[in-house]
Amino acid sequence: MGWRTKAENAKKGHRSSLKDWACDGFHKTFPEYSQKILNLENLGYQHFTTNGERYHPCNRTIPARLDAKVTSPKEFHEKYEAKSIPCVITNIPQGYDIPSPPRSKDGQNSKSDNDASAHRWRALDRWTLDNLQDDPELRERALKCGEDDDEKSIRMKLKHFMRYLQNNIDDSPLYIFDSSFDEDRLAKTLLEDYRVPSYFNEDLFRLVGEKRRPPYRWFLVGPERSGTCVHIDPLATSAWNTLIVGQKRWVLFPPHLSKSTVKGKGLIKKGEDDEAVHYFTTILPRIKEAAIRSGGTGKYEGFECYEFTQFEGETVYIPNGWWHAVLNLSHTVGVTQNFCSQRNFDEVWVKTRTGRKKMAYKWLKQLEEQYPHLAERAKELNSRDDFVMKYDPNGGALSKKPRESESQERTKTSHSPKRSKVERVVSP
Ligand SMILES: O=C(O)CCC(=O)C(=O)O
Ligand SMILES: [Fe+2]
Repeated sequence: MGWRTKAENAKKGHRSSLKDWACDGFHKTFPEYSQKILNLENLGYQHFTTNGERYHPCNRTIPARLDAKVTSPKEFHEKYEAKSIPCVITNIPQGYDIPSPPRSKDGQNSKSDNDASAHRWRALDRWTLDNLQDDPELRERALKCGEDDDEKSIRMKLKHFMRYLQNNIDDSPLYIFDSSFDEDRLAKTLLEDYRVPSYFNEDLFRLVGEKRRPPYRWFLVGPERSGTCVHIDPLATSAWNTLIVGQKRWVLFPPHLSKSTVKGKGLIKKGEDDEAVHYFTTILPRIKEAAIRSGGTGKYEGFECYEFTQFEGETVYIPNGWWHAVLNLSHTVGVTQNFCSQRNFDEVWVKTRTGRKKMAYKWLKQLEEQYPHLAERAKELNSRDDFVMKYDPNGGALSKKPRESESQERTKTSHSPKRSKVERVVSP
């Protein structure tokens, strides 16, 4: 079976009722759209509010733009993470985020290219489009590119997916979102290709063990026009997302806006789709128009959104609670991880104690041993909210299967390009 048949089968499983994946003709119009975005000044930063001014070149406060060459982890934690400010950080895969011993009084700026090259990610060489197609080990690996209606993974071998990526004309193509790094030796080699940036070293879910913790790291291969619909990351985790190949367009909305506002509820017409490509080209402009018409009242109160382009070698930091959507302007390859650190611990704890009851219990036990001040904090939050942890570790009634709302927090469901419920009726 060739790549076409493999791709057709994957598409049928992923979105069985969609008969024509190319009916909006985006493969024809998209090059002009993406070129326009790539030609924008100011690295494509656009800040939109309802205060009259439609667009103004942002002074780059959001997302903040940082260079790993001159930003220490401490500075990042205090000035940005602790204040929940989204960031674009340059020079991480190039190896500049590892603090080196200061050689001169001015300390942080003394890092030489030699130090950095020791920490440079192998991904910069191994994750090129050509290499992914040809790499004798990786090309044979089956990676997740969709989900069927029972949330079962749909996989394609990388060698087939890369042919699909180069040749498909789908409006919103399949997108590799693979988190099975630990399954076998081949998958593990991907883990050796990158390193968690020093800014994100703290990973408190690690305490519950690899098997029990929720999925948290994904290898991403996105054909042009694929993307991720607007969402907040699960369990109030924050995320970092490093791009090795291509360009991604992002939109961010602050946490105080409602789901209905950022999804454009009421603004999507019957029969229209809401994949990332539709969201960016059609729905987002309507949301901004509606926000203007409202004069910033009702559900658009305090409305603002931030659009920007992520380029090769850049890392985006998304603080917990921020809405975001992503569109791959070109073929892209990258990696993303979600995490809980001391800075977002409160929010993550509150979500986890209800969303993952059993795990929360084990987590608390580990925190008591290894981070007693956080265990204390968790208990304080519980008493503040009159929250009683009912999980019975000895297998009582409460340890049975999670409820629907609980199991939904297990994966990033909104995330891989799970197709919208609006299915088209194809005229004969
Ligand atoms: O790179 C992307 O498509 C965005 C991924 C994302 O938002 C996520 O993994 O939660
Ligand atoms: Fe996300």
